[in-house]
Amino acid sequence: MSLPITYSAEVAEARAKGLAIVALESTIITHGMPFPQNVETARLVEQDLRDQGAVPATIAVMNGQLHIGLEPAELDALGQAQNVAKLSRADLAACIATGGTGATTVAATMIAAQLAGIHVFATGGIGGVHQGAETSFDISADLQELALTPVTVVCAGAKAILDLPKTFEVLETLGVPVIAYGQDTIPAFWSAASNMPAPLRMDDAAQIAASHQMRVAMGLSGGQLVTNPIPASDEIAAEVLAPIIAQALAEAEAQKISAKAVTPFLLDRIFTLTEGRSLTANIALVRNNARLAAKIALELVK
Ligand code: PSU
Ligand code: MN
Repeated sequence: MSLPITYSAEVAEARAKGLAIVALESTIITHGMPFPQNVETARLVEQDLRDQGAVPATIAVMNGQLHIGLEPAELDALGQAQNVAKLSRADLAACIATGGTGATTVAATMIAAQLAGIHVFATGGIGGVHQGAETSFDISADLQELALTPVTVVCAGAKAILDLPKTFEVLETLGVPVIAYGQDTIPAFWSAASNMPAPLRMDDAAQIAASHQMRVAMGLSGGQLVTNPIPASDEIAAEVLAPIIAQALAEAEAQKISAKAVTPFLLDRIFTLTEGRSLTANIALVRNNARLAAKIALELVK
């Protein structure tokens, strides 16, 4: 059986010319941000990549086709569609096989990037171990994927709604290199620093690219997680966010929100409770991650 894969015109040309390509996910568009800021952000991030000399490949499943790169009209349609499926590793093949439409999480985007020969992927924050995971067992499939699929993922850390120490413990157990870019602590998504020491620190894209290539040469499965701090001018202090996150978590528990709905529910509540500041910060950090991902992708094609 062949894989129904559709490349955007821009990505097809980049593949033919061997240009640097950076994958982008689509769950952040459909489940992570409200319309119209979701589509506006997706366009800005794509342009940030182009401005650095890389080519954007936003990934989604539309009508049973795995799209590597979306045409502008497709991006618009996805950004406004209602009830789009959220696709992780478990859902991807079934959605394609049955002609469905869905947005790819970090895990599913990594799988698609790997199929398309793309080595670098930029997102906002990965999923991880949820608070209360000791009873709910809610651990994002993103962590397992990082242990399996050889893509370098650039993020601003794991989303701060999560249990961050447990998230990074699991990544250590899974053998995933966690690299902090330009600082000694792991960034905490909306906040630049944390009290978690970074397992690895790198200060330039060439080092990150060389480590990616060394892992490939050694035949190691899995990718690298690059954690890139949000620019200082855009961050929200952890002390400001802590009570807001606590309130959102309490509401999620009271309303018995579970499984895939947890992360979108919490992001939406935090958006409302911060009067939109969380979204402004989220947009800034994704754009910052795209710029770094472009530099790494350019190093890899040198
Ligand atoms: N980063 C963001 N916003 C998001 C996400 C990432 O800034 O909405 C999405 C990613 O697609 C990630 C998903 O894979 O949230 C995690 O969902 P879960 O916790 O259900 O695995
Ligand atoms: Mn989950």
